[in-house]
Amino acid sequence: MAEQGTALGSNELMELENKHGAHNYHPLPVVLDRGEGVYVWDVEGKRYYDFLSAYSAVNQGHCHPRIIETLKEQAEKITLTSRAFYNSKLGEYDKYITELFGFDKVLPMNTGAEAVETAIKICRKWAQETKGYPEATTKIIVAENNFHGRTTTIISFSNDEEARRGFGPYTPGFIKIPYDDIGALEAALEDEHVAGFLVEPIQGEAGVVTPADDYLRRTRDLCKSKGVLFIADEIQTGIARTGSLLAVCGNCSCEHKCERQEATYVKPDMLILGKALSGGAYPVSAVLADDEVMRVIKPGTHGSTFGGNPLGVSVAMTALDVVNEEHLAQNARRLGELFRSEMNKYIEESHIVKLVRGRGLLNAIVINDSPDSDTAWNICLRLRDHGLLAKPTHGNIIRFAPPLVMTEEQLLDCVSIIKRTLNEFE
Ligand code: IF1
Repeated sequence: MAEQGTALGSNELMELENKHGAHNYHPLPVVLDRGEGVYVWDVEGKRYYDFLSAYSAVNQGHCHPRIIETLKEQAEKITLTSRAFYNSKLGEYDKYITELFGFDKVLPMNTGAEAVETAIKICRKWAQETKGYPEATTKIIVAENNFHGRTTTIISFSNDEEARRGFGPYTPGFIKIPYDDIGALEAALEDEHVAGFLVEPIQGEAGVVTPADDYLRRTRDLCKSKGVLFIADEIQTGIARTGSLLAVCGNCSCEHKCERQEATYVKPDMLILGKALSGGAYPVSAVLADDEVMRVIKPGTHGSTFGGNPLGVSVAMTALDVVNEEHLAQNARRLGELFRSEMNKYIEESHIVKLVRGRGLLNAIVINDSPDSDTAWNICLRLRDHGLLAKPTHGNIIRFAPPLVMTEEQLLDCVSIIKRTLNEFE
């Protein structure tokens, strides 16, 4: 039994994690104990603005009351049935999410990586059954500097040596091309056994790399012309994070009931969701596709113990309600523009910050120092001291991604904290 009653402080708790937990992360030295909306508190009761949002999984804010209410209510009824039986929530969820995003079918999973693996399996099977591709030479194109998860197949097509070194032998069947390079995609599509192109609409871990405005549409059109599946990984960019319901919605800001107007919505052949699909209250991910693709999945060909469980899908329906009813996409768009405009004013006079980039409330600043320097890390330590939590992605890039429920007043307060902190490094 865990020791009850003895309130351990941050240092003891960090020691426990370091002594008994695998060292697969290097966390910022702060121990979080409570979250509410845009705020988190450490065990000593100090409050912080959360500018990471659990890697964009708590877009709806920490412990959103409506999401927690659903979690509690469903947890007291039934949490898990397995898919050996039907359950009273999954059909309702399937209808809700396929109508919201405009697809015939959804395959429910749990983590993002599982959903990516699921999409890879569907894409390969579709190509072999529909186009007669030989199993051994079916290929999927991916972008350099991608991040799609941590399974052995997914790290097989990563070019992040830290994420892949030592984990071989690697899964074959992937072609890497430069991101945001239509010519490279065109050339790769000449390979006669390409089944699909898996890509992030904005590369998150690579440092919030936003492609040319027409990249996704030209990608979709090229894939269509070659009969290859365009697979969008919106696990981090989706669920209103980039100022529209999905990053593939482009400039549409959901001001109208979504008819998925072709003018803005670049519909992928497969859409992958995760993270904020559940508002961070429960692991829920999903792969959506039309029947022409999803029909390759037959009983016994794929599954998971928790996929489609009534607790997770109930939470996800409320989490999506919150996004729509609280107009989080519009808020993310407006506050993101304000954030970048304020940061650009600072950058004009700055020696330490090179640029700010992003869309909606998925942004990053690039620090004017070597990626091997610890400047970005030290800036994040000082931000923590000033009551704001953020973390570097690669080396000299700091990602800024607060919950989408933030108010303008709170955002401007955070901007002043960020500017004050950066000033200490000029
Ligand atoms: C870590 C960041 C990384 C993702 C995209 C799939 C997944 C992720 C676009 C897998 C997960 C998380 C994983 C976490 C750090 C974080 C992350 F960009 F979001 F910051 F790593 F790139 N597709 N991203 O971003 O989803 O299996 O984790 O549910 O692994 O360190 P998952």
